[in-house]
Amino acid sequence: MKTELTTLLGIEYPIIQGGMAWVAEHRLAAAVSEAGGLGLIGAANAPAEWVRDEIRKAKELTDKPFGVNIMLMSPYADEVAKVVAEEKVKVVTTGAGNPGKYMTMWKEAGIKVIPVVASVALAKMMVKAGADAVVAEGTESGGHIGETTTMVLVPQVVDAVKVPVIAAGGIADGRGIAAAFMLGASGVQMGTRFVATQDAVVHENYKNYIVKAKDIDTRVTGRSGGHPVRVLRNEATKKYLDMEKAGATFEELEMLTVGGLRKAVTEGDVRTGSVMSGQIAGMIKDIPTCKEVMETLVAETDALLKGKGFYE
Ligand code: TUI
Repeated sequence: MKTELTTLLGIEYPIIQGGMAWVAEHRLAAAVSEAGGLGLIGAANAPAEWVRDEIRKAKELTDKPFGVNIMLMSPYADEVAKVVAEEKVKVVTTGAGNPGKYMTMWKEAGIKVIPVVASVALAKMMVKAGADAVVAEGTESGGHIGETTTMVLVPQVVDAVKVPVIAAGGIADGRGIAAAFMLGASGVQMGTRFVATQDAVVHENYKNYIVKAKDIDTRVTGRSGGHPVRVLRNEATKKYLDMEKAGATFEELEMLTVGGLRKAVTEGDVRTGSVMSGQIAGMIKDIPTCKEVMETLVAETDALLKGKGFYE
């Protein structure tokens, strides 16, 4: 499955694991990279020394390339940006902001830089600043999201930039990957699919909640404050959305979600925690290993793209 992206990153399959807060730690990242994709460590809101330690632990588990995702709203973003350069991480992806100010430092360290974008304008700006590829992330994704769907965003980003485009949002099987290629993408990024795996160090309640979810079970909180976040519906989202509708302040709403993702991921509190997930949760029915996920994805995509698809 050679594409512009596999060549750029030196990986076997053009499949990247999302850099999910609390979920994407070294064991998941190493498992995805060992299976031939690109695993990511999610720096999220963690201090720089935690990130350094995770990078070193991942290096002990795999010789294959892996990356770090830097969440740019983090108070530690500046320090983490330095750590990835010092540790000579192969690939950096960024989310929730504009990484322009770090670009020169990362390029000088030989890092491949892949910003996650939710619009054509930001994609163009990032490529101008030196991005090696971009992830075009549709609103179907879990966590912090933009407005535009994957189907609409990906081809427009493909038309706007000359670097490889990675499609994200709403992809969890070979059909989604084949469709992403049809839209002009050179690869995909998947989050939710990799949460529901044996390798993800995530409470079993969280994984089972994804498996149990139906197509219409995600909700978007925080639209009123300009920070929309997609999660699986539960008691907490009901309360949040009721309060948001009633005109609660940003601070009142923040109080409801602070620490909610940690509570769901580490304690398994899927009732009052934040169970971040993409809309594709409804399609996920099992909890395999990353290796099994990758083998299935590649077999399904191959079957479709080698002509055994719709028109056979
Ligand atoms: O970053 C994500 N998804 C995330 S980050 C995150 S961390 C979090 N933890 C607890 C509560 C809330 C959040 C969870 N999920 N995806 C990448 C992404 N980036 N999607 C959209 C964007 C984006 C949005 C605005 C990128 C840039 C941007 O503005 C750029 C600018 O000009 O500042």
